[in-house]
Amino acid sequence: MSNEYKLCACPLDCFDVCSIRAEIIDGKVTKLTGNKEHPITQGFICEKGRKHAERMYSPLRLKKPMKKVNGGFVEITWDEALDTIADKLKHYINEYGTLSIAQYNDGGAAGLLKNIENLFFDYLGDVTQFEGNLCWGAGMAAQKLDFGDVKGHAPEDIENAKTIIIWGRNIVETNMHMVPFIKKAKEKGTKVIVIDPITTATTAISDWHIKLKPKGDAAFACAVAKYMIENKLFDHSFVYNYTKGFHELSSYIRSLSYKELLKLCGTNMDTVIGFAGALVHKPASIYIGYGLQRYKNGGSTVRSIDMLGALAGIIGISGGGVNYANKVYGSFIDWESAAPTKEPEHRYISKPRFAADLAGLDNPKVKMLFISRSNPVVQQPDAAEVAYVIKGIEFKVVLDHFMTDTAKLADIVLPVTYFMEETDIIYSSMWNSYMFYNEKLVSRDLDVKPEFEIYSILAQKLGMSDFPQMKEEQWIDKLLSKLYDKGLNASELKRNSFTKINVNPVAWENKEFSTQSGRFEFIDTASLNGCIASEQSKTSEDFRLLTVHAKESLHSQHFLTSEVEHPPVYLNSQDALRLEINSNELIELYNEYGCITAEAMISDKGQSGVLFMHEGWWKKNGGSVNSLTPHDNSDIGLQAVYNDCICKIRKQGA
Ligand SMILES: Nc1nc2c(c(=O)[nH]1)N[C@H]1C(S)=C(S)[C@@H](COP(=O)(O)OP(=O)(O)OC[C@H]3O[C@@H](n4cnc5c(=O)[nH]c(N)nc54)[C@H](O)[C@@H]3O)O[C@H]1N2
Ligand SMILES: Nc1nc2c(c(=O)[nH]1)N[C@H]1C(S)=C(S)[C@@H](COP(=O)(O)OP(=O)(O)OC[C@H]3O[C@@H](n4cnc5c(=O)[nH]c(N)nc54)[C@H](O)[C@@H]3O)O[C@H]1N2
Ligand code: SF4
Ligand SMILES: [Mo]
Repeated sequence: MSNEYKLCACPLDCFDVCSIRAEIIDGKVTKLTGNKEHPITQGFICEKGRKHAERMYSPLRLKKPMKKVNGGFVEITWDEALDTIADKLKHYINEYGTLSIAQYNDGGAAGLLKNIENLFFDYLGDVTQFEGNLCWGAGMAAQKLDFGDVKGHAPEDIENAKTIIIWGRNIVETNMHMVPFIKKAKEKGTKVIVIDPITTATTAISDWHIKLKPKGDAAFACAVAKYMIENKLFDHSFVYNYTKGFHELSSYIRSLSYKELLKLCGTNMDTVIGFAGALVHKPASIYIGYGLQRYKNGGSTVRSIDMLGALAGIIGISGGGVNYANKVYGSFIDWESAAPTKEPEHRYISKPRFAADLAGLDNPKVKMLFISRSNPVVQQPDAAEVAYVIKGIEFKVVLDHFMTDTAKLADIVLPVTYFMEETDIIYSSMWNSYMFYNEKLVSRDLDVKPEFEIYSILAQKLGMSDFPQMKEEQWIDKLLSKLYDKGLNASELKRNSFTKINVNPVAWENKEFSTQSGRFEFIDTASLNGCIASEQSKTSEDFRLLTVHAKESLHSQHFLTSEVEHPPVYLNSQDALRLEINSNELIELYNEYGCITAEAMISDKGQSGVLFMHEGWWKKNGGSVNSLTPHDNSDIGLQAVYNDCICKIRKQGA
């Protein structure tokens, strides 16, 4: 019996990106635990991390490529699968041109080499691609406007805050490795404020939960700003030395009425005064989540929070910051040295408007669609329409581990390797700056291939002689070469499994912002005004449906084996009483997009007129919550607006 331990990183699209210790007995992964030596992981991982071996060895894994025949799937060889795909590509390109080929992917698994997929399509020619974002787009665009770039503080720096403000982020469930840092801060006397329209596991660890109306954040931020400006509580020195746009902003903010603002956000003056006091008791550190920017006004909402950070002067100081995301490696990846850059003129469609815009494309229509690392039939807004549009495309190829609701619509499904069966680099955290080397840990029991190999073979079959043909290690060394030049130690990375490059733990410490003016740029008043007024008309019969991320699943991935027949939906007790709905009763949620049946959970976690449920449920679980969500873009950043979802409810069968 051989017994060894190896390190790897969790590739799920999670803030934390844990370092995992794998126990391997006789060539099989038997147990996964958190690496005690990793400063963020600190020896523990979540259930999703512990379940990676179970998923890798799941009997539900796709074992061989599959081809659709008479509505069902049959297993085929890789040769047949890739020959068919290459023939289809040639056929559609000859008949209709490269734009008839569309490529869709998302963050289902991180991996530097996974991006060779994008390179393949750049080499193929001008294809149809998706721009915009299901995840964090509005907030990214917002911080780029205000700061010129998106930077966050190092995780440890939160311990220097006097107040931690967690604004629309459920860290206990979505970013659990931040909790030990917060606990340490609390031991030193730091207070934690959480702003969220619902009661969550994170509000439970706060000292103060501010329960605003959904979408009321910008109105609240304006009320706080008004109080700070009128009472001269703002940081004059920061505002005068490092910002642009204060005069216009200040006269607009002064002109607003507290009464109107408080009505819009659903709170009172004591909360405004208390919050302003906490914010200026420096340093306060703000952590913004992604739920609050999944609205039509999402970008301006994030800008309104940035505005408070600048007024309070908590930018560029230890224990401060308006932290939204932290991506340090992207710009250092050296694609040019790995593969001479092509400059194709892809045709772009908005990702959040997939349902509305893909079918309408003409000259040429999309004839062939590749889908990878994503499950759009469940995760895209207006999911039923997305399924309908995908079905209408002549030839679909899906790359996945499992037969998802999306894979079921494919003509060919390609089974890919699990991360422990392949070598890759992981640097996907939106919060910390660690990079990992994931070495192949176990042999492949199934007839599966990593994406980079699939696309390399396809390139050969298509005669793309300029497409680089390299082994994993060659790709990795070329792609990381700029980082090696910057001091990233390749042998240390490969030996230790993780490393990080030195970035300043305090974002914007030198106050040299990357905007055109070189200053922090306040949101313009027209955008701010549009933002606070952006409420949909809603009758007393209408509910706002918030769809939030589940603790036990990374989006749809861990509902693979869930036997839930109807997803739970949380309904406020006053609403339940009024509509005579009982606990555990099945109710229908419906609007112009679709209808789903869910199990009513009566609770005061939410608020009157608001429903909430988890996203990620499959068809077998009663249907995707996205059967109800609108296909639309946010104000900036082409972000999906899932939480701008208005629906009605009725008893089942009523
Ligand atoms: N367990 C688990 N962890 C995950 C994920 C997962 O699916 N499962 N997904 C990962 C990914 S891809 C992402 S993007 C992140 C997301 O991480 P988070 O941003 O933490 O998660 P969300 O559930 O999107 O939304 C967070 C909170 O926003 C609140 N919210 C909704 N509307 C408003 C509003 O108008 N104002 C305010 N103030 N708050 C509002 C919701 O009530 C919710 O509690 O999590 C990552 N981590
Ligand atoms: N209503 C609502 N909808 C939402 C959200 C919300 O808050 N509310 N959140 C949105 C957010 S933040 C995000 S990020 C998106 C996520 O949207 P998706 O990325 O589409 O969601 P996942 O369910 O994670 O699907 C990933 C798929 O990739 C597969 N996969 C895993 N590893 C690999 C691999 O190595 N290679 C390949 N080829 N496939 C692999 C998985 O099996 C899974 O089927 O969902 C969005 N959808
Ligand atoms: S899902 Fe997140 S918390 Fe869980 S193991 Fe992976 S990186 Fe860690
Ligand atoms: Mo996301």
